[in-house]
Amino acid sequence: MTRIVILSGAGLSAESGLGTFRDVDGLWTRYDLNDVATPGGFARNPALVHDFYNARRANMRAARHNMAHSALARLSRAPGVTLVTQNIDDLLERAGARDVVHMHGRLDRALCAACGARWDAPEAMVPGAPCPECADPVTRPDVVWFGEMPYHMDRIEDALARCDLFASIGTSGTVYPAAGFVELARMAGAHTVELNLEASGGAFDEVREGPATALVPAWVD
Ligand code: BV8
Repeated sequence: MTRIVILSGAGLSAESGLGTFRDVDGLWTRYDLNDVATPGGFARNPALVHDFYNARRANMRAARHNMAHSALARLSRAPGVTLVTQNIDDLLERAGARDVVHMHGRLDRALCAACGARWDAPEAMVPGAPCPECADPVTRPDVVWFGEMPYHMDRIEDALARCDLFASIGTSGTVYPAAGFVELARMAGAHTVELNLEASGGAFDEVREGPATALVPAWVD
């Protein structure tokens, strides 16, 4: 059985209308990530952070999955495939993917900073809304901010150590530890391929340039 690890980033959902971070009109050109994607930013101004994620949650709910999500959903059903995403949207799930590994969390989930309880996020989260489990008022989106440990790292590193093929789809390879996954795959002897609008400059054996909705279905099928 061929063991495949796939890592996706914002480029996978770009053609569904969800913004990327570092492209020309990306999110980080309009918001300072220190204000909206760090624990310090949340402590300073929880209302701003909730507004930022509430707007992205509304965009996500209005978006539709695209042909690249559907192709990865089909692939996710094959044995030996680990589908890792940095994305916090649910478009892979809506395309029918199973067991998606959301290493940076999920926009449609909420987290209690006090007791660790998780639940489905409401349309709009507001500062001070009590945790349904412990009633603590510090409730936040269940996403991984800068300086926080990404989720599922043991499972991801185990899959990378044993994979034969690693594909990176629609990510700039800027953020760690995800940006280091290609090296871990290479050390495991895997063939590494990048599918991206433009090559990120990462050390891949193979690079295919173009939009995800053209590249991914062709590569999967
Ligand atoms: C950690 C939140 C350690 C959720 C995100 C100082 C202090 C602390 C840490 C650090 C530090 N300096 C460096 C670090 C490490 C830091 C880091 O890497 N910083 C970078 C900026 C240098 N990493 C961390 O902090 C991580 N945690 O290190 O913890 C630790 C250890 C022990 C104990 C505790 C802690 C946490 C990283 C996660 C941060 N959260 N987001 C959210 O709001 O979404 S990161 C953010 O960037 C998103 O999650 C996003 O997924 C991720 C990566 O971005 P991309 O997906 O690649 O998107 P980007 O816009 O960059 O690129 C778009 C790509 O799409 C391009 O390549 C483009 O060509 C392509 N594209 C566009 N259109 C298309 C397309 N491709 C195909 N088709 C198209 N149509």
